[in-house]
Amino acid sequence: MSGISRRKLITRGLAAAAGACGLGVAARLADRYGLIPPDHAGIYGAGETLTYAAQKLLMSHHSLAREFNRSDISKVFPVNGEVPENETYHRLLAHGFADWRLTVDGLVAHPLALSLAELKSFPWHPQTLLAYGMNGQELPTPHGAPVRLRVARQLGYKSVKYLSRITVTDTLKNIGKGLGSISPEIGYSWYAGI
Ligand SMILES: Nc1nc2c(c(=O)[nH]1)N[C@H]1C(S)=C(S)[C@@H](COP(=O)(O)O)O[C@H]1N2
Ligand SMILES: [Mo]
Repeated sequence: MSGISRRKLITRGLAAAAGACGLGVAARLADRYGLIPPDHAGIYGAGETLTYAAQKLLMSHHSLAREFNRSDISKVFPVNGEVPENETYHRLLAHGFADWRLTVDGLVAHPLALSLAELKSFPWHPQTLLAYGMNGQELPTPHGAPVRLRVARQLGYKSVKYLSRITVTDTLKNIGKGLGSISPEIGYSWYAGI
């Protein structure tokens, strides 16, 4: 069977199963075709599996978000969320983030602590950004200075601001309770594909 007709079949199958028999069947179908998100056991429900599988199937030919001309981009970008109140953040801000470091640890061969200058020397995936600028300026404080994630194909809450640490992990078992961003702690799902 060709890739395309198989994809159509799977998509229809998923939709039919979700509609007729409930999400549990869709999740089992997705599992059979290797569309289950990693580490789903006990963490992801059938709904999240369906979102993940549907996005993988529908977007496999254009996995990047649509890009616009600079002139189409609004200069006004609303802020959502609060600037951190803690002393450590305000001390870093007062020194222009000269003392800020981005710790990279967990399942990496060489754990690192990068300065802003070091971080700026790296290239970036085109749409999964560690963003330190916005509209040609430094990233404004309310938008997550000095560095935030910006992930176009995931909902806003995945674009974590005020980054200080990236820990590579193969399990979400210990995420929450202060480890990771606030969103898993308040019940937002791991996968938020758009
Ligand atoms: N540290 C931190 N990052 C965060 C948030 C937050 O409250 N704290 N809010 C998230 C949510 S829900 C959204 S929609 C976006 C909003 O980004 P913006 O204020 O730049 O529009 O940041 C995300 N990153
Ligand atoms: Mo949000």
